[in-house]
Amino acid sequence: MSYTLDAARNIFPDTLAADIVPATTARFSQLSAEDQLALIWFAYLEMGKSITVAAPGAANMQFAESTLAQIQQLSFRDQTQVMCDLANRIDTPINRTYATWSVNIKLGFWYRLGQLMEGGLVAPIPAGYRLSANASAVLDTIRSADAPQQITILRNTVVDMGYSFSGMETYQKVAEPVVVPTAMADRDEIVIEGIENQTITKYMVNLNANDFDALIQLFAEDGALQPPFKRPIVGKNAVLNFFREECQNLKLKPESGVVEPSSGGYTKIKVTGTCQTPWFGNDVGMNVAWRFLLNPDGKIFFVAVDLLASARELLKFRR
Ligand code: ECH
Repeated sequence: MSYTLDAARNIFPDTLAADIVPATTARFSQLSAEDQLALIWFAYLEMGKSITVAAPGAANMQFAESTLAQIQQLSFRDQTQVMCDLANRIDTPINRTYATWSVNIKLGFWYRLGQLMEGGLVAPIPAGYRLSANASAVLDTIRSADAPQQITILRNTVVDMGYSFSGMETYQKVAEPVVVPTAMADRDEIVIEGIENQTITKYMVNLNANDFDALIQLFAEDGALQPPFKRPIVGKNAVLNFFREECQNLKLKPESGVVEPSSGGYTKIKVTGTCQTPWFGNDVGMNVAWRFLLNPDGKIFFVAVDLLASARELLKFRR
């Protein structure tokens, strides 16, 4: 039997993902633009007490610089309007520009706006702003979440802003230049308890080394990758583009795993461990599971990355 993508998505069905993330993101999107911005502001201030966001590198920000300069020229009233427009996702020139940016540029743009707001150069959230009852409830849910879940919710809110290009429109995506892969001699060795499969260890080593050309060779032509809470990205080209755009400087720390032979010569492999984003480094280790399905040639037909509901999930298959 050969696997369909749908069947592949259901391997290791007892993996418990942090459903609080999509549920809270959906509730957030129902709020008014003013409430959304104020809520993120409050959440961001609170999170800033325990975790530090890394300033985006200068190279990443060059694409957002002219938009940031343009915003600084505006009156406070118009600046607030620009931010509300972003949250409302309406069709404006700035929203169209925003939509062309990679996730990292979007995050860097808001990071800088936050600094400018703190410095009094961009309109702050009005002092004494009172969140609606619904927004307060969403903020409470975010407070109750752990740090990996909080930063994922925050990231989702930023990614969802701006204009949504329809499938019919053509536009040029803007991403940071791809970094040079880490030299072979400087790559960290990866040892995963219970796993000797070379495809899996190479996946981790190559991703940590930003060696996306080597990484993509581990995938089947029709291979797919499913990021947390997203639909699968299908086909080698699309997956390679995703790696280049969104996966630079990640730090994967797989710990242990299990291998289960499956029908038709396929192999199911589940690995759990942690993953760090360059935005928070050591401060936030996200508990993740990788659910791999290798085809009979040992190539990756499917891999899902799940943000786990809790650290307990890491231990699920340890004897
Ligand atoms: C202010 C108020 C007004 C409105 C806004 C504001 C600013 C907000 C700011 C937010 C910044 C948020 C940030 C969030 C970063 C989150 C990063 C995450 C990364 C997760 C990565 C994972 C990787 C998993 C993967 C693995 C693979 O094997 C394959 C690839 C991949 C306050 C001004 C908006 C500034 C910086 C959650 C899990 C392991 C799938 C990628």
